[in-house]
Amino acid sequence: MALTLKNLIGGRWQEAASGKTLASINPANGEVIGTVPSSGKVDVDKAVEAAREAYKKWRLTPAPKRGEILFRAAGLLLKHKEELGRLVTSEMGKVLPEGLGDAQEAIDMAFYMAGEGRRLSGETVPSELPAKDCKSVRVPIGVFALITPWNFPTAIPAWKMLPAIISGNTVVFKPSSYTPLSAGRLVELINEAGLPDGVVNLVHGTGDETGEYLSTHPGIDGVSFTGSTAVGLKLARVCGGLDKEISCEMGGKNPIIVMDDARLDLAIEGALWGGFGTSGQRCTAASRVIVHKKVYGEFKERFVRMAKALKVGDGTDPSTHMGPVINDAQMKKVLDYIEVGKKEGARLATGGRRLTDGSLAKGFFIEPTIFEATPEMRIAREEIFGPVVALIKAEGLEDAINIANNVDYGLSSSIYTQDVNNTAIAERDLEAGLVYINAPTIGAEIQLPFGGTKKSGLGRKEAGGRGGSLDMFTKWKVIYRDFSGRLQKAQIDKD
Ligand code: UN1
Repeated sequence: MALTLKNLIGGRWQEAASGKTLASINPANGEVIGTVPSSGKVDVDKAVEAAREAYKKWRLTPAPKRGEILFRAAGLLLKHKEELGRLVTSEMGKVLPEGLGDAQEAIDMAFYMAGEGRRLSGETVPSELPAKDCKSVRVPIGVFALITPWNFPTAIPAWKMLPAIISGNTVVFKPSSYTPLSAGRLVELINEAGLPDGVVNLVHGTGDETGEYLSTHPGIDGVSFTGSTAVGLKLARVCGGLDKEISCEMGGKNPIIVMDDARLDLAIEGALWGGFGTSGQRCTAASRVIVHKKVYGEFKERFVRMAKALKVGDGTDPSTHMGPVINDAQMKKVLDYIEVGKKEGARLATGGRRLTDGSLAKGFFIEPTIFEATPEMRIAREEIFGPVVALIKAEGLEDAINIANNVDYGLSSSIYTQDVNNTAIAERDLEAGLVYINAPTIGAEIQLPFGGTKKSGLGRKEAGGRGGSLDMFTKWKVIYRDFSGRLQKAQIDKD
């Protein structure tokens, strides 16, 4: 049954003022699974106004009280995990265990941020003057625009929304127009937990129309964006010029390095999961596997054999290993890159085609594809965001790390080795926000900061922990209180 979801503005579920709608399509079979409003300027204006109004009270609501609401939201999300996970799978295409994992990441974030309501701690330090105290506190920033992608339809919105609101901000959330239903259900459940009207506002629409207008809106204090590097960099430039806080999580070209002493069974399993999990549509996907020349031949042969054995199909079928890509445009982009790879002389070791057997013809399925490539090729440098892995031979550790680093991106990275010294060198020298040891490049946990270097990330990081998203959604305020009853002069009074 098709779902019809609405915008949430100031606590009221409503259509777009224009009455226009957008359809959400199941990428496994091309069927329309629901519709949402296609919002225009009027809807965004109303949502920003509602968020500004709600901010006045929400920033003053004690953070532990905000936390109690989030705790209830976490419980509701948990209760509806199966439903959310299935919706993610039918709307985004990832296999069901991954759809459930997506929902779980949102649940984890909700419990974690509920607890933050009782922390949000600052510092107290001694003053250099008598009868004076000094402290720093975290304060909210105001109204945030949250712009999220389609590859993690509930997890990434939760990474942004929950830390934003626990800190006392209010938000206007614009999810990807390819996965609006999952995001819409997420908001329904979080809102049901008892959020005051206007704390979370949801406006559906396209990036070009709704997203761009929202993120440059004068009533918006900050923008948190996850998506392509091209859009992120453009947005950062525009928002910088408008004096808005901005944080962008963008693309990746994440390497797995396999050393000659690695456990090959583990490395191959990791490369399969990192490269073809979520059909390669993660910004953390292992799209490059850089293998030591001594084990390259054996690795390639076994990796290719196992990739050929992956079953591609509808993500709701329990026997499926890899689902479709998100839509026709993305499928064409991936197939174009496969042609680019062939033209620039990369050797196609397996895959390379769209799958159209039987019911697959209705969806957007591409074979798991492995190229033998060299580091300067475009397929080894540019983000493809699909099930395409570039296999690259390295002379040794130093060469592998140079190859790994010699791209514009720096989100995730990994090394498989049994040598503790190799792990230390990789930890030190890999230019990436995340380094995995004997594990693939995907699977970050929410209690640590998430984000990259170079063209993978700009501004503050996402998710939890020191340096995580609380730094994105709060500013430090410093308070000096003088109770001496006289004028004291810092740096000048010496007795
Ligand atoms: C993304 O690819 O956009 O670490 C996010 C991971 C997931 C999040 C990925 N927890 O792969």
